[in-house]
Amino acid sequence: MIGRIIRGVGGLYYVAANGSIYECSARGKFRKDKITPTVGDFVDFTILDDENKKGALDKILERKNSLIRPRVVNIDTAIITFAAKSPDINRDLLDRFLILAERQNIPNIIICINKADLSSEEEKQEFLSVYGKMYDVAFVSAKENIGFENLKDLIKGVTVFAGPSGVGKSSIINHLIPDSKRETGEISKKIERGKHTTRQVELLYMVDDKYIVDSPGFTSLSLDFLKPEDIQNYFREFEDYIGKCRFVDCAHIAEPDCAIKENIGKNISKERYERFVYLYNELKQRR
Ligand SMILES: Nc1nc2c(ncn2[C@@H]2O[C@H](COP(=O)(O)OP(=O)(O)OP(=O)(O)O)[C@@H](O)[C@H]2O)c(=O)[nH]1
Ligand SMILES: [Mg+2]
Ligand SMILES: [Zn+2]
Repeated sequence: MIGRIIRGVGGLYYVAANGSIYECSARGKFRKDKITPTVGDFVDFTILDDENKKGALDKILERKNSLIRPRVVNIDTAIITFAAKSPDINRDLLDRFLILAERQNIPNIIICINKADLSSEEEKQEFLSVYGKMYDVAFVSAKENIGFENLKDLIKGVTVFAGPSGVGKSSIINHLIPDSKRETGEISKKIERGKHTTRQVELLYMVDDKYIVDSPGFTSLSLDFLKPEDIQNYFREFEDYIGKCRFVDCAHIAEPDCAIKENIGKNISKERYERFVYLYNELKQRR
């Protein structure tokens, strides 16, 4: 049988197949092969007891991509979620999320700005002027139930909501899947890190082949494992110009006749370029 792991708890894996959910144990060989069955995995499994829906995992099928936080694989859509206000959009963090999603080869990357009830039309337009050319941007308000038809259209397959704590990821998911009853809450002022209301990683069934993954928010994202010269590949607006600079190994920092730099203020926004330089230098220093 082929199925998909939707949840893992204490060494047991819940596998959706043919409209049922089977509780599966992992056989010893997974430990030997150092493969950890992961939420999102397509698996080959054997039904041991059809009445009580119990089975055993035999094989993990090849993964097309994977994320570390939240730990989930075979993602079709990443919805990078921020709040228009409260907390304000941290664009440096937004770019880091986008870089990670690009690097993981997630086919469909969307930016969602929640709490649109707290922002003006001018602020939305300004945001779109920087990000709207590269990404689909969905403005929603979970509070006022605005923007959800558009957001639903953008969701394809297994869709992960990622973003800082308190931006409303769980609130949005409660609109998309009312049965899911995700816990939501204010960012606690007492606990500095925020409340991190959402912990468990699981695929929540939405409709058809669509599943949603909620994730705990976090406030910083280290990209130290990336090489400074690689990050240019994760800025979508650079794509048309890479390879057109005077020097083949142009870092787009201090070199003359750089096609990227020549397009700042045209097809490349100044602030995105500046964050690229900042990140490049940060990664360079770490090495
Ligand atoms: N004004 C306004 N507040 C909202 C909106 N959506 C959510 N909130 C509030 O924002 C707070 C945080 O919402 P959550 O859904 O728990 O945020 P989260 O992103 O899941 O947070 P973590 O699980 O900690 O990562 C709650 O108090 C919500 O009531 C919105 O559209 N407008
Ligand atoms: Mg949450
Ligand atoms: Zn260049």
